[in-house]
Amino acid sequence: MIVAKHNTAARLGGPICGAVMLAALMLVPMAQGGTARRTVKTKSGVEMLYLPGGSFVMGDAKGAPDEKPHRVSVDAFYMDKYEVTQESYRKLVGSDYSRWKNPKAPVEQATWAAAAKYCNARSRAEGLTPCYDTKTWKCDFAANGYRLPTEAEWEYAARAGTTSSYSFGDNQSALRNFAWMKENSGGRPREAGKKLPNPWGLYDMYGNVAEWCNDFYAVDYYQKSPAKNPQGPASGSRRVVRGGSWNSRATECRSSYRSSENPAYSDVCIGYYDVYGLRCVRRG
Ligand SMILES: [Ca+2]
Repeated sequence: MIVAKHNTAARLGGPICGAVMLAALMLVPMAQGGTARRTVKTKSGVEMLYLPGGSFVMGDAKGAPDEKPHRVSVDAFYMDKYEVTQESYRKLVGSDYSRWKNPKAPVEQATWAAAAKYCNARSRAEGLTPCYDTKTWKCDFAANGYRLPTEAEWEYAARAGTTSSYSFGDNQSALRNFAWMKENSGGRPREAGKKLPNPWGLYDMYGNVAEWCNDFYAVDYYQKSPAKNPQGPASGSRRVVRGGSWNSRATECRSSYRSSENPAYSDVCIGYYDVYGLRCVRRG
């Protein structure tokens, strides 16, 4: 079960030094995105945020053709405050294939299936019903366990109430305060939670590891997406990946930027996956 713990704005301080914090606050119009959300700690020790449901414009008219703006709403859900770390993955699954070993860094070289397996393992560890059928890879959205976010949930969380390219505004040069990307990562992923969080308190939504979503990818999905709790196309050959990674350019880290990858349902195929990781959600 999830145990409630009240969050405060002090969480924004985290590991960031005062000067950086002050500079960031000057750049971030906090009122635009609202306030940090309530933190909960799960039985397996993972911090999540409770995100009340809401409606938002998904996509960006200035973005790529597959980012056509459209209004959607999502129900309340819990989302991991940080990317899943190697320590957490190893504890629950037993081993991980991360290339850049560091218990506090996000798990990477995670295929979509490896990400789904972690969700199931965490559900079982907490006495919840797993969401994934590992024969068909179908997700049971009614189950009370962990799963990958839908693409809509991911963007809703990344935007944190904002309508700009990034949750701190449109100024690309400020992204270095919030994200590990090609420009500042030194060519590898970094420990989770070392940059500034978004207005709701989520860390590393931009950069570090790119995050698997539950949805199959379709370039034209936004033109036929339902307005309420969209779950992506019924089938496809690629799964959605969001947020950009330590190897991405700033524009690929935008809130609405869509990327996709072969999910590799077998663990054999781990080729260039050292940019892919995950964070979990659970129904609210
Ligand atoms: Ca990320």
